[in-house]
Amino acid sequence: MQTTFQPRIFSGIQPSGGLTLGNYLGALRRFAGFQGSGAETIYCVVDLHAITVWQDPEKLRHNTREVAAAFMAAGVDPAISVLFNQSQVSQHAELAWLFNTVARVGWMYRMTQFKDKAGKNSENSSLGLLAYPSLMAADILAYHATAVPVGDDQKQHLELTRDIAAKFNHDYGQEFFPITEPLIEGSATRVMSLRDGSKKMSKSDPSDASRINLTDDADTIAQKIRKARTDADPLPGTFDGLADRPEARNLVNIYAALSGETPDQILPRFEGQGFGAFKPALAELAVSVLAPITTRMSDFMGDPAEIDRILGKGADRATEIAQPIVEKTKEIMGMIRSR
Ligand code: AQP
Repeated sequence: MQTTFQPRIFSGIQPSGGLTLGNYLGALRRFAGFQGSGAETIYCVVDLHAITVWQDPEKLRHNTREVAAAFMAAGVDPAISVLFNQSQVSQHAELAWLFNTVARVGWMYRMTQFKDKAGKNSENSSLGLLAYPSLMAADILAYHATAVPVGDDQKQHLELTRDIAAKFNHDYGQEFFPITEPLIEGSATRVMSLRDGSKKMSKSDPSDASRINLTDDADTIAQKIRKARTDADPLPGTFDGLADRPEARNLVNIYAALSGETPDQILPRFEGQGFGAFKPALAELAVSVLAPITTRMSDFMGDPAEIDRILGKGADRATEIAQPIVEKTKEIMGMIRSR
């Protein structure tokens, strides 16, 4: 008999630096829309993931509050959604350990994020960086989440979550964990760096000019877009005409995601013109979309004690859901539960 799982959305963001336009378009801006969709919504600041690379403790605390502020500024309502930071719910780390015994080492070495972040010196990276996807599977499956809205860069980790769930279910002969669906949609599933169209925009890129931060002011946004790497050719009338122009394609995709149009609706307006015309239009649009969010974030950041209170309350609600699921996992695995 097929097990049916109640619809539940889970997603997380690392407090590993200031949030970028990539985080916003690929993930954050979609979160509020799931509230009231009939699915329970659970959103998490994943601080245990962030520490897989060194974080200054004071900055980690600040960034954790800032990501929470960004969730709320983007419309996540803590009275509706469960909003918390991962390390306050011990079930994430516990289930990750159990999954470390299910997942295979070879699966972890194949992850492109590990290869990118560990670089040439992988022997010297933290063990946590290698095991990251096992913790991510625990984040999702501790809630029996059925769907996860993420950017395209997380697709491989989501597939690994499905593999862990399927192997657990197979090894223990029961359909205990759902096979979670990735929700990767829209024209900005992978926003690329403003300096290099082959690299994704990332909060941990050493070059600040490579990204737009959610805390950048209007002048900084305009300046970064003006300096974004492009080419000298005029824009074509259709998106197909940008096949070999990754930087141009990226800017058009960003425009489309911000305006809610498709690239093919936008390009006829700029056909035959160069970036001298396109970039100021993009900057104006980016500022108009981001400025209200930046303002709301800074309002929330004005009361850090209130953010901490919200995260604590969210952690209590999260624990109520995760605890029985992790307890049952242990029981299925043969561990005595006598207290
Ligand atoms: N460039 C991007 N385009 C679209 N979506 C993106 N996301 C990240 N970068 C882009 C999505 O944002 C969510 C949160 O990501 P994360 O904080 O868990 O870590 P990440 O994917 O590793 O993002 P960063 O910004 O590159 O962080 P660092 O530099 O610390 O590794 C996810 O849904 C992600 O897909």
